[in-house]
Amino acid sequence: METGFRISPSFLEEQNKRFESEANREYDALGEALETRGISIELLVRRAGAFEVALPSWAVGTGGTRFARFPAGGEPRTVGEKLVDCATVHQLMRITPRVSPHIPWDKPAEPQALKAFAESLGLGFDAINSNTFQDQPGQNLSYKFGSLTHTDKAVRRQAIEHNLECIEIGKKLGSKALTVWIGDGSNLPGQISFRQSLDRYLESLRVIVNHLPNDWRLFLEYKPYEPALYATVLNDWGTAYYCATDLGSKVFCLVDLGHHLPNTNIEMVVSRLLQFGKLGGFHFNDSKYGDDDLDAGSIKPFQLFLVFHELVSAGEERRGNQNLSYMIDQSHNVTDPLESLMLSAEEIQRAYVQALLVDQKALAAAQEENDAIMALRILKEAFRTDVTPILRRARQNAGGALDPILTYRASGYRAHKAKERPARSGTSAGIV
Ligand SMILES: [Mn+2]
Repeated sequence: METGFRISPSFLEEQNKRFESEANREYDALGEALETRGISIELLVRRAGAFEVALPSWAVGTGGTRFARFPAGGEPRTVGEKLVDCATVHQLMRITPRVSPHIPWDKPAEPQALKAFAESLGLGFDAINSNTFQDQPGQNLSYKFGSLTHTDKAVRRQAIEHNLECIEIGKKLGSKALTVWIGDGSNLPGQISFRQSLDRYLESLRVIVNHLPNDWRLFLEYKPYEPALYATVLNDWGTAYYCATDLGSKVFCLVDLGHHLPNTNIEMVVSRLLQFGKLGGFHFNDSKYGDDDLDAGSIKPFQLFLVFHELVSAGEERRGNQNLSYMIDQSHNVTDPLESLMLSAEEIQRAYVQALLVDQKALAAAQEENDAIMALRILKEAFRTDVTPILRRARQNAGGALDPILTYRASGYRAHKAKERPARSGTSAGIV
């Protein structure tokens, strides 16, 4: 597989020189300020550098609304080209070493060859995603009225087989998890039996779980609604928690930040699932109204910080399963998708580092004293700290870009790809 244009290490180094003196000055100033708070900046740089979040293969192409798609030039046309784009994000960011593939969109002709190609780019594979929420060309039976929960056993069997195929592909790619999200539900009251559809869901999942390799995990992704739906089968975290518990020790809940009703206290959902040992991972994105799949941290950065505060504080207490899979799940409609992914990865890493700044002892004391103002002040002090110099230094230490977006723009990557990858008519890359 060809990579086409790549940003050269010497170009990256040259670009970093443009930003170096200002970055150093700001790093030193923050280091001093943190020292007076008793915090070591070097330790934070190390922890920021150890942070990782997976890229979704489907987000390197332009997404669309229900009505239209306006593709940028140079969109990847094959799974190999998607990997090259992901490798470019990782080259500049240094915190996105894995790609989460979607089957059948990314179904490789030769999985071993694709794995080797990914490795040559410095990438591995994260959780594999199955797709039974749309019909594929040549498919025998339709998912119009559901997949894993369909009333017809033959349709359920087909959806189960697809998930088993995903596991087989994932084994060859080096994945260690399967994420299952279904679009199953009903458009009108009375259309489905709530009880029987959930029973069928569990029955289907049980077959899939029985085929999971021992070192694999399965993530259940819940979602309360879709446009035009009256009810979804796996509608909320409580139902997902019940199912994950019923299905055994390999099954966990996946929190997609966009999959909640407006004003849901998501950080509290995260805390509960973590406390119960059933939090498996995240799909990061942001939203204003519904499942908007906007760039992480673009609308509610404080919420993102509070989510990480729950994870960090639980880690300090050594509570729950902390082997969490972090993934981005977004749709980029008007931006260059690679720029959105870089900025989003940085915002997620930022929220994590800000959460590390929370004075846990002082917070615990404020909680003991029922001092609400002091507790909020402690959180706000961490949230307000501009940790950009820490993120820059972590990237620099790992050979990444001090300013990923400006470096990417200066490289002319998109223009090179537009020449290399003339658009094919009828391509639907990126629509999810
Ligand atoms: Mn998702």
